Amino acid sequence: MKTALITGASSGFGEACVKALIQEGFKVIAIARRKEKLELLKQEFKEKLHTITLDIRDKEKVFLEIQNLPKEFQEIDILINNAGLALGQDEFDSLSLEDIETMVDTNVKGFLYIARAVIPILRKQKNAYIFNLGSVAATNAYFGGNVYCGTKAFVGQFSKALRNDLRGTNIKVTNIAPGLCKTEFSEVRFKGDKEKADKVYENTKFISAQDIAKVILSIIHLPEHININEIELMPITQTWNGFYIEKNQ
Ligand code: NDP
Ligand code: 8X3
Repeated sequence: MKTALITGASSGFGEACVKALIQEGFKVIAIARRKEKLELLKQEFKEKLHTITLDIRDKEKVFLEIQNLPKEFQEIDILINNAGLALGQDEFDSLSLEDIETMVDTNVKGFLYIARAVIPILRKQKNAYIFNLGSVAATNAYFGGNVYCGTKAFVGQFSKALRNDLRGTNIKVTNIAPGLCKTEFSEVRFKGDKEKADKVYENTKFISAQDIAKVILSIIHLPEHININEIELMPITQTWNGFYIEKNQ
């Protein structure tokens, strides 16, 4: 039975991936900060799931937990490096330093700690897979995206560079770059302002967390010799909006 490690497992894409992969016969290690959310998953999936209440920004704890996995979860085949967030959508110089640091520390540094801790285990497997959660924000510099866009550009470029470093191994790397998806993402971005978050998805179509899990599973099921480097996906209602030009400045 194959094993997947999924970060950001308490909500959105991560939670949907936990459910979809267990249904496909995987054992899953689920990581997030909210213990009560992970406990609900544990009640549902019992011995097929190992939960770790962990803030991925805690470097020492990331390595400690991954070095001390229970025996039945030690052989990780798939990493879904998914935990991440945006905070705010205003001009960069109006952001608090705390929010700037939280985005960088989670989306870049925590993401790297997880990758650094798990890749030595993946190297020992016959076939392994890394899915990194990038975003369309990596290549589309929208107003107020600033730090978030930058962190996701990092994820995209790191994914390609990592693929180079892993040449000659059986570890595949895919950067998943979604557009508009309805999860807790906007509620987190707008600091719990549900009305503002709901407006993002009002009167339009969006990708669901389950859709993302389906995309990941469909990539897992491709023939072994194929590596999908990157996949960008948007709902049918989303396209690009071109350049902004200030008049009479
Ligand atoms: P959600 O807010 O629904 O889920 C984010 C998950 O990350 C939660 O489980 C949260 O759990 C976890 N998380 C956040 N910070 C930490 C931390 N420091 N340590 C451990 N876990 C953490 O958002 P999505 O599912 O939408 O987002 C998943 C990923 O996909 C993110 O990287 C996001 O940037 C990216 N993405 C999202 C898009 C969207 O439109 N929704 C589009 C493109 C990319 P907890 O709070 O319990 O720690
Ligand atoms: C999340 C999608 O467009 O809000 O990564 O940046 S977007």
